Amino acid sequence: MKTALITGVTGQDGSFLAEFLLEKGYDVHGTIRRSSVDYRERIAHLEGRPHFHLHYADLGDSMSIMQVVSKVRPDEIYNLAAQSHVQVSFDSPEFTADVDATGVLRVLEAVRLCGLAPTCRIYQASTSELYGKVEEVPQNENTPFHPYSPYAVAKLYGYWIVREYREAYNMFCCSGILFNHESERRGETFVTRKITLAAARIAQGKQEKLYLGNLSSLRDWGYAKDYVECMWLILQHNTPEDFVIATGVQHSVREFCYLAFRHTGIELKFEGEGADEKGICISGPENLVGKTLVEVSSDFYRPTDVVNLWGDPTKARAELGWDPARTPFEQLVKIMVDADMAKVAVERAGDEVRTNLAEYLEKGIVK
Ligand code: NAP
Ligand code: F7E
Repeated sequence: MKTALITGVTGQDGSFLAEFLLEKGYDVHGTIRRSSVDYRERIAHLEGRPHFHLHYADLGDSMSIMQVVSKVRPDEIYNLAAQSHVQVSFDSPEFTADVDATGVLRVLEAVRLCGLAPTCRIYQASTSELYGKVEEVPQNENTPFHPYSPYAVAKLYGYWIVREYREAYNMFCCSGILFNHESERRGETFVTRKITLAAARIAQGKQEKLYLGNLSSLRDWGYAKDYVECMWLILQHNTPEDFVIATGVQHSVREFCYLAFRHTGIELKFEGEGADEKGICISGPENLVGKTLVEVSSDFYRPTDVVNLWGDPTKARAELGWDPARTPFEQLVKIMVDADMAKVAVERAGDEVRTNLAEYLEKGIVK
């Protein structure tokens, strides 16, 4: 039985990867952080399973990482833990650098100092944000990087330190350069989930309006469940290499929004430009027709925004046998909207935390 250690197991990807590896017969260990509210919603269904174990560790604390690596002595490490929100990285740049850059170094050094360098394979969660202010469309493994946020700059360090340890110490460590991947478990302040939740709430009369930032931003969105398989495939490859993981299809935030609302039965028409653009209901429930349901708020603009991400997954398809078209865009939107329609339907009217979050999101207090 192989042993895997997942940092960031409570996150979107960590939870899907844990399920995937348990299914493959792995003994799975995950790291969690202490918080005043125990928020392990995404992995609650796995807790108590015989081959699923949790350990406290923080990527900002090398001793905790050393401790967990020496105790678990994993065959594979999936380093998914990160401050993963690009906009938040402008507000907390130092924390982001500590976790997303130096944190990677801490994991690599822990493996080396525990004497596991010759045996332990390491996956690093790298990102299409490295391409940032893009210099080539679509982007592949050879496209130059131009990081365009504190998050991306930190992740660039992570990417290079992984390459350095591979070359300097002959370690099997690789980066998956993953383009945006979403799911019904996506954090609620990323644009896709923010849209699907708001569409569900508006359709069910629990929210008035959705405020967004740059509607013209382009992304290559895939389904997270498909992407975690690729993380595993990268570590099963004969040689340690970096791979771009993407669908090869690009859409705008506006298109995502249009489709999500349409799936709830609300047809939107977008009018105006830039900060004046609005999404108006042209068909759907009678009480909503003619109403402006989507507006632009400059609260969601970023000091520098990445606007043209489009991945070329040729290498992953050819060398890993991975199918980038398994979950098409329309299906992804449907999966997310269906899940949020069900979730919103059972939201208790007096659920203070949820209600506040919806309100804060709407007013732009939380991004
Ligand atoms: P996510 O849902 O935000 O999960 C991040 C995980 O990291 C959570 O488990 C979080 O724990 C943990 N974490 C944060 N700070 C930590 C710290 N200081 N020490 C230990 N753990 C910490 O992110 P995701 O979408 O699953 O993404 C997984 C990884 O892939 C991240 O590294 C992200 O940057 C990268 N990535 C994501 C995408 C994407 O589209 N999803 C694309 C490319 C790359 P808490 O639950 O306690 O907060
Ligand atoms: O933004 C625009 C925003 O926050 C996507 C992370 O997983 O993927 C993710 O980073 C686009 C941007 O994701 C809103 O300006 C418009 O252009 O959903 P997002 P992201 O920044 O692409 C990469 C690959 C990662 O590595 C990251 O970890 O949508 N946008 N209006 C908005 N974005 C947000 N969040 N909220 C808005 O209201």
